[in-house]
Amino acid sequence: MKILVLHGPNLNMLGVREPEVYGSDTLEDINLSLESAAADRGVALRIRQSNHEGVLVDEIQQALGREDGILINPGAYTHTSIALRDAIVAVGLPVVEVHMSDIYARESFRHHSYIEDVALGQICGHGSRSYLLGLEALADHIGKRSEG
Ligand code: CA2
Repeated sequence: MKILVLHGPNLNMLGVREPEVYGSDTLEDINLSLESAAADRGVALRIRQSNHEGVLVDEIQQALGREDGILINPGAYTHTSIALRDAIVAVGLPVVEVHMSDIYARESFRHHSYIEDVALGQICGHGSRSYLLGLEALADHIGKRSEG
C-alpha cells in the first residue's frame, strides 16, 4: 500500500514558532513518526511539503496511478482553495484531512474547510498525533477496500 503525505504552507515552520498552538514537534519529527507507523503496517510513504498551491495540486495529480490514498494537512489552503478541492475530486483517491489544532475552536474563518466534504474524514485538534490517527484511518480504509 502506498500513501502520499502532503503538508501545506508554513508547516515547514513547525516547532520553530507558535509552539503554544501547534506543539514543539518539528515537521521532521512528524515525518519520522509517520514513517515508523507506516513501516509497522507495511505502508510506503511519499512525503512532500510545499508553500505553493499549484505545487500541491501537481502533487495530488501525480498521486493518480502511483498512490492508493492521500493524507493531507492543507494548512491555510483548507479555508481558501477550490483548486485543491477540485484536484482531490479529479483524482478520486481516498483522502484524509488532518489538522494539529482544533480549527473549530479558533477564528471563525478557520471553521470552514473546502476539503472536508470531499475527504473520507477529517481529524483535528490532536496536535501532531492527528497525523498518526489520520494515517491509521486512511490505511484501514484502503486495506478494507482492497479486501472486498
Ligand atoms: O491546525 C493545523 O494543522 C492547520 O492546518 C495549520 C495551519 C492553519 O492555517 C490551519 O487553519 C490549521 C497553519 C500552519 C502554520 O504552521 C505554523 C507553524 C509554526 C509557526 C507558524 C505557522
